[in-house]
Amino acid sequence: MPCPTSIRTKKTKAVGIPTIDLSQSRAITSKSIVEACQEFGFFKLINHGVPHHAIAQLESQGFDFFQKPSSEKHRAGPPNPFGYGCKSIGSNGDMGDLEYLLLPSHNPATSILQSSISNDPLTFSHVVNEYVKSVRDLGCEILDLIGEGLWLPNKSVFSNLIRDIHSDSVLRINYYPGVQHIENRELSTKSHPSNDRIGFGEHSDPQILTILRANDVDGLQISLQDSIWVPVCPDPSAFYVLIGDVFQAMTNGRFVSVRHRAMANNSKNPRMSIMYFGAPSLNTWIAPLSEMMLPNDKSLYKPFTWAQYKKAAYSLRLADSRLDLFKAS
Ligand code: GA4
Repeated sequence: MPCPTSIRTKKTKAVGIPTIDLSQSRAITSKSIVEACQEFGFFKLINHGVPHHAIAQLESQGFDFFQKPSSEKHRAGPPNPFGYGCKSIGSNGDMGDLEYLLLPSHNPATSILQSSISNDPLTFSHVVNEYVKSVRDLGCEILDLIGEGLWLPNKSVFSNLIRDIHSDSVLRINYYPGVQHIENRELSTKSHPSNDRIGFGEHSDPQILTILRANDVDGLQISLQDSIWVPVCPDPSAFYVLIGDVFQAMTNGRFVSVRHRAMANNSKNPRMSIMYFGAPSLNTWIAPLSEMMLPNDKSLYKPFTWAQYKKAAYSLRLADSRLDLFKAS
């Protein structure tokens, strides 16, 4: 499916996927980010300031890893909580047409994991650290802008959660092999490759926000409130920001966690996406902020800790609506 130049909102007006230019004034940017989080839970970020070399080096480390023989890659797995995964997602039977690495974002990669991923563990660790630092700073900047756009007395209330040394943020590298590999595999089972295979199934991210960057191969789709799937044009020079479930709860439903999926790769080039999932520490209590409620508003969600939410997420299937478990009665 080609990428649309415009999409329709629930008010049926045609608009593009919101694009936020971080080189514009803070007042304009903060207002547009808040609008995008409310309407879509998703936006594209340009002029983000993350150094090109930080992205290119991690991408190159990723390609080096995924090109290794399967037996070597499996030495870094299974991915619970961190390591290499192939096709199997979570532990409840979800499958996708991808391989991936899950890495911790604070103190990235313990020495055993580092050395099972790369022949040069020190360089690998340095590259991951540099990327995570740049993208975490970008995440904090976005969260501060949101704090300003919402006129919160403490504009750092969200960014403090991911800046916390005990933040449970995660880095993920997803690799969707090129169609060459798929054809070989499918020929052996006498079936034909089609355009509607799923690479990573429909879901919302459980955390606060996700910062995604992918190479020039398409696959990402977002779901609008009326369940229409919209392909997102790949732009390797940009980042994409996705609102997660925790942010929806903290804003008492004012922001929406965006449902998204990745189609299996139909290009002959591999697709690689890198996601930073910004999360609070495990013992942080999540509840709607009082500033998000008008005098007669009711809290839509019961308070929960991030550890409780994570446990619930891992007990369910990928496509399940986890926030429903924490709805206030
Ligand atoms: C989705 C967002 C992140 O990729 C992730 C995923 C995690 C996993 O792949 O292990 C989960 C998925 C994600 C949501 C529900 C549970 C947990 C797989 C799954 C079925 C690392 C995360 O934090 O939640």
